[in-house]
Amino acid sequence: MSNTSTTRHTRRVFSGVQPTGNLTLGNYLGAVRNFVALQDDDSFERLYCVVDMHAITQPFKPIELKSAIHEVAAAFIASGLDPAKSILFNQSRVSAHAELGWIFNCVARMGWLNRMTQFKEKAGKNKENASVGLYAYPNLMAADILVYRATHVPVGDDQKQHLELTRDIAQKFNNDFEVPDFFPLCEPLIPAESARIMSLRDGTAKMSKSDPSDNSRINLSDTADLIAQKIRKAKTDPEPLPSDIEGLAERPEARNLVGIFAALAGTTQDAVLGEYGGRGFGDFKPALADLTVEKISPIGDEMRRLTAAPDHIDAILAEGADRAAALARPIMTEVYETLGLLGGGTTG
Ligand code: AQP
Repeated sequence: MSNTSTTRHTRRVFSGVQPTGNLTLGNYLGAVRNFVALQDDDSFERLYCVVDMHAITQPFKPIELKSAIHEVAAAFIASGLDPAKSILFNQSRVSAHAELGWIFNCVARMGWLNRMTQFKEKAGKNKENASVGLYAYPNLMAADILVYRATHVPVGDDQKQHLELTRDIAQKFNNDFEVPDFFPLCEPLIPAESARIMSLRDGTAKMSKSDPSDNSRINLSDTADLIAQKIRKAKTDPEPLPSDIEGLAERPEARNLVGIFAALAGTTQDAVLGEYGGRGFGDFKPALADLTVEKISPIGDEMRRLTAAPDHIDAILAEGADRAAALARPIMTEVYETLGLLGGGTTG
């Protein structure tokens, strides 16, 4: 991206996942797998966060939240994130996120937030009854990123608009307070083959952990049998697969399954159609089921092993939070000074 101002800033990656239920294949292919891929790039520092404060913007049960936080952390580790190489932590342990989130509530404009499509989707028809937190969610997300002056953010395609807002907030802060380049204009890292994985029941809707139908998604915690069953039941059409991508244009469900295959196999949709073009779903679905089981069920097995010892996960998150807070605190001190506030930051 040409106007990314990362020059004076350390190359730092930040991304987060909400503990709002089981992680899906969409979260994995769109985000977490990319976190792991960046792990061995020593040109970056890396922070990966369970964004638990975002999870309370919609109805939730406190008793379930704690284990959901542990589950997301377990999914990170089971997918290959190593706490020795990346900082893994949960957001509510580092108060600087909430502090900067409030400041950004005062920087962002109502008109900007009114344009956010995710709020419209999540609030649905009941906008008047949505929490103020859900509305201001993108400001807290901007704070999550900028409190570390992160320069790169690996996310799925659905977060693109929020990242543009993050850049707008950074730019406005830098301009309004005459501190050029104070915050970097961060760059999204969106995977080419798996930017948006769609529901197995509706190829026009995003695969989502909060979809009421469990058959709409593959959860990372699903057993091998359940994964195979969900793929067998995935909605398709009666036609054989086409031999090129153009042939998928009006076939959202077929396009989604081919995209999942390509992403899991580490290849392109063209290559998948080169092999399966002209063949029906009776051939394709069993091959996709085998591939998905091979790649995903070991993650589920490891998650089950890890969540059986939540204290161990908690120790990793607490240690990560100390490291994250140490990075955020001096930046917050500069923020307070820039704004003429006397907060200065004496606490974590
Ligand atoms: N279907 C998807 N395809 C590709 N990427 C996806 N992501 C989510 N769904 C897909 C990416 O996963 C990361 C974490 O997302 P999140 O949990 O913070 O929030 P979300 O985008 O709202 O994900 P869900 O699954 O739809 O959660 P709920 O149902 O709780 O709202 C992000 O990088 C996202 O792009």
